[in-house]
This record gives sequence, C-alpha cells and structure tokens, in this order.
Amino acid sequence: MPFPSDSKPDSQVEALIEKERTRQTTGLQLIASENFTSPAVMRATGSVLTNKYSEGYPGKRYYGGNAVVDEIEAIAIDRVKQLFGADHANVQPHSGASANMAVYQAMLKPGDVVLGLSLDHGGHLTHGSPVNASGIFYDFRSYKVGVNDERIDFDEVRRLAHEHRPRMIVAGTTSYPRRIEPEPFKKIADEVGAYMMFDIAHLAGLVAGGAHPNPVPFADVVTFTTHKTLRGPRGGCILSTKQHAQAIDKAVFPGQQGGPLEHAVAAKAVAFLEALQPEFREYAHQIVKNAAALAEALAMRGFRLVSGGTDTHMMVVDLRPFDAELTGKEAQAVLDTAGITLNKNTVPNDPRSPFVTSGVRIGTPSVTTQGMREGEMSTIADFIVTTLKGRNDPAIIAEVRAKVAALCAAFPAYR
Ligand code: DSN
Repeated sequence: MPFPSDSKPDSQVEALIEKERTRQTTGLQLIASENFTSPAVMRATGSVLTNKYSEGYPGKRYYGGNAVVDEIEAIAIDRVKQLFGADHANVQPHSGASANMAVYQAMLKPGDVVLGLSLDHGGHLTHGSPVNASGIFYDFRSYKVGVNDERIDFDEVRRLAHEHRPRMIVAGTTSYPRRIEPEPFKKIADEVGAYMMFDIAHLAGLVAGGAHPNPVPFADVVTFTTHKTLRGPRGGCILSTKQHAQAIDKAVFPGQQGGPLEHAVAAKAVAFLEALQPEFREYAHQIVKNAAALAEALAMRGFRLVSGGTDTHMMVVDLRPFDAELTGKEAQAVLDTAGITLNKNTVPNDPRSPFVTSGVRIGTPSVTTQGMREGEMSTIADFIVTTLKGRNDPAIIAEVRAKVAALCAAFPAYR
C-alpha cells in the first residue's frame, strides 16, 4: 500500500517547519547551546537510516540487515576518536543526559559519592540536581564558583574532594564562561582516588577546533553533545580510556538505551568529518573572538559580565548594573519580540529564582556559523541595549526587529 503522504503531504506540520525555519533564519540565535547544522548533517538525519533497528555494536547486532549500518557507525567511531585523540568512543547516546547517565551506570554504584559543579553556579542537571536521576541515584556534593572572581576555585574543589572522598569528580558546565583546565581536576581526582569525568557538551567544538584545552588525555571519560559548538545533529557521545570501554558500551546498550538512532549516528559521522577540516579550527577560534567582542561591547554599555568576561563561546550577563528592575525573564521575552533569542540565566548567588533570574546567557556559535565577525557583535550589543531601554515602546521594538532581519539577510544561515 503506498504511503498516504505520497499523495497528501502533511501541510500542517510542513507549514510549521517552514515557520520555524523563518524564525531561525530571520532572527539572531544567541542561545549558547544552539547552532545551525549543515545541510549534509540534516540529509543524514532525514535519511532511510531512521527505518533500521540495530541494537548492539558494529559486528555484534541482534537483528539482520546491519552491514551498512555497521560501516556507518564504524566510520563515526573512527572519526571522533581521531578528532579528540581518544582510545574508545561510543556514538550511540541519544543525548548528553543519556551519555552522562550511562557513564555513571558504568563507573559507579548507586549511592556512590560524586563531586560536581552546582547547577546554580553553572553546572548541569545531570551533575547531581536533586530533581534529576543523577541526584536521586548518586550522592552528589557540589562545588561552587568563587565569591569574588566567580571562577572555579580549585582549592575549594580539593578541600571538598578530601572531605567527601568522591568515587568520581565531574568537570564541565552549561553556563560558565571561562576555559576550564583539565589538569587540576585530574590532579585532585588522583589525590583522592576518584575517577575524572569531563562533560564538554558546550565546549566540544572549541576543543575539536583547538580553541579550548582537550581533556581527553587527562580524564577517564569525556562526554559531550554533538549539536552545540560542534555543529552536528542533536545527540550525545562518550569518549573513554580502553580500561572503561567495555563497561561504557554495556551501560549505553543494553544498560540505558535500546535501538540506537542510526540516522543520528550517520549525521554525527558527517559532523565529525566537517570538524576535522582545517576551516573548522578557524570557525572555533572565531566563535571565541566573537564572544569576547560581544562581551566587551556589552560591558561598555553598562552590563556586568559574570567573572568579568569570557574565554569561550558564551557569556553570562548580569543585568542589574544596567537596570536594577530588569529581570532575565523580562529581558528574554522582550528580546524575543525583537528577534533576538537568548535565555534567562541565574548569576552566581542570584537573589531571584531560576524562573525569574537577574541575568541572561548569550552565545556566539550560531551567528559565527552565519559568518558574522567582531564588527557585527557591537551592532548586536546596540540592538540589545535599544530593545531593553525601549522595552515599553512597540515602535522601537519593531524598528530593532526590522534591523535584526536585515542583518540576518546579509549573513544567511542557509543559502
Ligand atoms: N540545555 C542545554 C543548555 O542550554 O546548556 C544543556 O543541556
């Protein structure tokens, strides 16, 4: 029987996809964890590979018909090992959260003590939040950023590690603007006999492009998502030493997941090849230069940058010196109306709740993919200031919206 969709496309969903394409390509996408992936990555994601079940790993599958899938997954594994210099890779995790949970399952027992960065100081839900499975099944203790410099305080990490004797120390963040040196984490982990895990979900593209230190030579295990700075499809990945390879593969399947998403695995392979190209190094460094330029432009216009600036693709902006009444929630909403998409974010020791916040998080991966450079970053800072100052005037917001659309038309994400 032919597909009904052959004769009758789903016009409702297609129209909504088109609407979302318009939103993405006519507005500024400044969410630090997002990016525009390539047409080649999207072709793989929308391919016939979505039809195939392939529980297991290359050469060891539970179902027949996996010769082609085996080749694809083997290519993805080889490429990502080459990209990061890793001994072992598992490319099947559906997301960064699944990757992290698989690592915990592989290397910990329920109830084991783990040390990770507190969520409200830039950590991630899966680094022990009490509402997440990580915090429910494992005994997470948190380190925070320093009160004065708002940076990871390794003396404090060491003190907590010696006090709590964790089985694992987790490095990695979701809203921390500074580079993170892996060596001090490794040293502290060794002192207390803990495993070291580094979650580079945000940093993977910068690491791949040589714009951030690579933790692979230091960590027992490194996890990441493939869709942020790395610019691939939505998904996760785990790199590890040979020692942990078998336990990690077993924890991903059958431990945490069933059939892998081989269309996503193929798209990861495409993205890894793109990241292996020399141009990707230039891209990664430009993301960082753009973030530095935008941070400086915002600081000059009266905002406070958490930790005083950024060395990565993102910044956390404290709105209070600019306007004490303005919350992150309100800033996010009004900027969205002007076509500038970012997210509200707590600042360290924020007196407001995570639903309101005193800050916003801003990232430059998407605008850098569009080809924008430092000059456009000060234009964006002006758009942000004009919108926030004129937030009660629809005419001002409409004017910024038009200018944002013109800027995006000059730097199209997709040609
Ligand atoms: N949601 C991601 C981010 O925005 O950083 C983390 O999972």
